[in-house]
Order: sequence, then C-alpha cells, then structure tokens
Amino acid sequence: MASAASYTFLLILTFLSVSHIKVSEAQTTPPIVKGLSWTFYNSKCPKLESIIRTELKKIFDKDIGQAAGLLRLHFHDCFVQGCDGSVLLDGSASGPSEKDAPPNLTLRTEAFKIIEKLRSIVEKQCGRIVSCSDITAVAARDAVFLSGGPEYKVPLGRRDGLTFATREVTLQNLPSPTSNTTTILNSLATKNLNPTDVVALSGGHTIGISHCSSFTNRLYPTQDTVMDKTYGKNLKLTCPTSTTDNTTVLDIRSPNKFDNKYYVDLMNRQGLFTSDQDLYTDKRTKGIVTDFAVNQSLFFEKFIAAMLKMGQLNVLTGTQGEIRANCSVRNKDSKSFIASVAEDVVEGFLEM
Ligand code: HEM
Ligand SMILES: *[C@@H]1O[C@H](CO)[C@@H](O)[C@H](O)[C@H]1NC(C)=O
Ligand SMILES: *[C@@H]1O[C@H](CO)[C@@H](O)[C@H](O)[C@H]1NC(C)=O
Ligand SMILES: *[C@@H]1O[C@H](CO)[C@@H](O)[C@H](O)[C@H]1NC(C)=O
Ligand SMILES: *[C@@H]1O[C@H](CO)[C@@H](O)[C@H](O)[C@H]1NC(C)=O
Ligand SMILES: CC(=O)N[C@H]1CO[C@H](CO)[C@@H](O)[C@@H]1O
Repeated sequence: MASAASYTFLLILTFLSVSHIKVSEAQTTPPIVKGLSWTFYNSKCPKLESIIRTELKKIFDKDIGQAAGLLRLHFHDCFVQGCDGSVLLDGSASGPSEKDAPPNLTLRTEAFKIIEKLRSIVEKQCGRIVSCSDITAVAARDAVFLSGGPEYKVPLGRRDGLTFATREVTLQNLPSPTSNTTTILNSLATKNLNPTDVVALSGGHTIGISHCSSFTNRLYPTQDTVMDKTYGKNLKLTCPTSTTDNTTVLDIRSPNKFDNKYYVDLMNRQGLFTSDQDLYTDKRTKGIVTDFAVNQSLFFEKFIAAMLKMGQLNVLTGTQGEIRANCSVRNKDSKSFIASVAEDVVEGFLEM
C-alpha cells in the first residue's frame, strides 16, 4: 500500500513537472480580428453584459442544464459558416437549414428561446443594435462562468448573417462523436485550431448531457475495450438498445460543474464519446489531457484562448450582414432578402 501511494505521488510529480504543451502553442491571448473590439457596446449599450448575466442567473438557478445548451449552441454557430447567428435561423421554403441537420436534433429548443428572450430584453434597453451572434457568444461565456468556470472577456461587434448553411455543409463542419483523434485534429485544423485548442475545447464536455445514439457505437454489438467495464455496464442500463431515447451526463464526476474533471474521467477510461476517450489514447493529445487533469488553472487558461479563437471564426463585422429583429428570421427589409424573394416569385411563375 505504501508503495502504491508513493507510486501515485511520483506519477503526480511527473505530471506536474513535465508540460506536454508545445512552446509554439503557449501563446495565451490570440489576436482579435479586425472589426471586433473589447469595448464595442461600451457607449451604445453599456449594460449589455449585466443584462445578460442577470437574466441567465435566474434561468440557471431554475435549471443549470440550460448552461450546457447555450455553450453548445455557440460552438455550433461558430463551426458552421462562422459565428454569424446562422444556427439560429429557421429553415425556409428554399430548403432546410442548419437547425434541420441531424446534430440539431439534440440542440436544446430552450437554448434558442433563451437567446431570443435575451435579444428582446436588450432591444428594450438599448434599441436594435446588438446582434444575435454577439448575444450567443456572451451567453456561452456566462454559461461557463456561472457553472463554476473561468471569467473572461469576449470581443464584440459580430453581425448576423443573411444566409444559413445547408444540411450538408452543417454535417461536414461538425465532427462526429464516433471520430477518432486523427479525424478530429484534421477537422479542427481546417479552422486553425491546434491540438491544445482541440483538447481544451473538448473540455466543454465537462457539463451537459448526451442522447444514447451519440455513444452506443461503443456499446453494441460489442463494448469498446478501452471503456471502463463498470462504466460501460451502467451505460448499457441507461441505453438498453442502440435506439433507446434516453440521456446521460457527459462528465460523471461533476456533471453540472465547469471544472477539469472531464480529463480525470478520460484518464479513468470513463469518457463518453469515442472522440473524447481517444484523446487519451492518441500520443499527440494524451499528455495534454494529463496536463489539464492535474492543473485546472492551465485548462482554464487554454480553454479561454481556444474559445477566443473559436468565437472569431469567419465573423461578419462593420456593415456586413445585419442586426436581426428576431434571431430566427432574417429582417424583412434586408436587400438580399428582397432579392431572394423576388427570385422565388420568378421561379414560382416559371413553374406555373
Ligand atoms: C470536438 C468535437 C466535438 C464533438 C464530436 C462533439 C459532440 C457532441 C455530442 C454528440 C453531444 C451530445 C449530443 C446529444 O446526443 O445530445 C455533445 C454535447 C455537448 N457538447 Fe460537444 N462536441 C464537440 C465539441 C464541443 C465543443 C467545442 C464544445 C464547446 C466548447 C462542446 C460543448 C458541448 C456541450 C456543452 C454539450 C452538452 C449539451 C447539452 O447538455 O445540451 N462540444 N457534443
Ligand atoms: C481514424 O479514423 C479514420 C477514418 O475512419 C481511419 O481512416 C483511421 O485509420 C483512424 N486512425 C486511427 C489511428 O485509428
Ligand atoms: C433511462 O436511464 C435510466 C437510468 O439512467 C434508467 O433507469 C431507465 O430505465 C432508462 N430508460 C429506458 C427507457 O431505458
Ligand atoms: C498550473 O498552470 C498555471 C497556468 O498556466 C501555472 O501558472 C501554474 O504554475 C501551474 N501549476 C503547476 C503546479 O504546475
Ligand atoms: C420570430 O420569428 C418566428 C418565425 O417567423 C416566429 O414564430 C416568432 O413568433 C417570432 N418571435 C418574435 C418574438 O417575434
Ligand atoms: C431546436 C430545433 O430547432 N430543432 C429542430 C431540428 O430539426 C427538426 C427536424 O427538422 C425540427 O423539427 C426541430 O424543431
């Protein structure tokens, strides 16, 4: 027993002394893209961030699960076509939107309602000057902070897009939970995210839930040999078949707290998705998982940096796009809307 204890101690010492994060990746605050700023609404809507936080506090006091829904919504917005609020748009006569692609089936309907509610409160106080995409970015930050995670500033000034991505583009841009690390690293590298960013962002899975269909590939027909046996047995009780419509938590140690326990789960073979667990199998990311598992401050620091990068993917700024009057539809007065309606009308005539 004494030797087991000292072995553990030695292991911990090793973890503490060796950082696996490359020096080239050590930069903390990523650059801010042109058009976004830290003080964007300071004069036009100085209360913006306190309005959002006050409202979200009330909502999370009733149901902390909504925090996870908002964090994931921002991720989906940014990964598909850029952080332009496109994920919020309803599909239209011209075709199904991002919302209609399979990954959306598991975005919480409440998250969309919360964003629209925040938008209308903000509009009452400041007029229609804050975009749905900025509100989504601030809400994601507050979801992290109010769940016990780090506080950080979000650069603002995003504008809302006039178009939504198709179902196909949505699927191409959102990696599958059944992917291995190679696939995830390649997919996120196309968005300029490095292995440290990938491991840090995956730490978003420290809160929230998943439906059976996202991980039963690891249970049936045979249990993934990497998965802890007891953990797998319990997951099978929650999901007796691969089509059971049931949910389970992503981080079994502290499901509603934004902390570094997700990485401790991975080290104990209790990661839920293949895409999570494989980060501790793959040599390129294993050390980073270990670094975050033993040092929460390090995880928080890298998570903030990665969120700042993610939150600026292909943003619209300046006079691009618009400020929506309803997060789920384009403005009726937008020029391109009128143009596309005209096109639809012409097509309609041709069909007749
Ligand atoms: C790296 C690739 C990623 C994959 C493959 C992935 C996959 C998934 C899947 C399949 C679910 C569960 C959906 C369901 O069945 O209900 C989920 C949930 C979630 N994801 Fe990810 N995700 C990834 C990255 C991220 C990132 C970057 C974030 C945020 C920083 C994030 C935050 C969340 C949260 C908070 C939930 C829980 C949502 C809820 O409780 O409603 N994920 N993810
Ligand atoms: C990862 O997945 C891809 C695509 O399914 C596959 O081609 C590759 O061999 C896998 N890599 C490893 C190391 O398992
Ligand atoms: C859903 O999961 C719970 C435990 O997490 C389990 O008791 C219940 O039987 C499951 N429901 C179904 C339909 O399997
Ligand atoms: C943990 O990470 C923080 C942030 O990078 C660093 O300042 C601190 O020295 C690390 N702590 C240990 C014990 O390595
Ligand atoms: C926003 O637009 C949707 C779709 O047209 C509509 O159902 C909803 O009532 C609108 N919301 C508000 C607050 O006007
Ligand atoms: C939250 C949300 O918008 N969910 C939609 C996802 O797609 C399905 C299928 O098209 C819709 O029925 C949901 O409303």
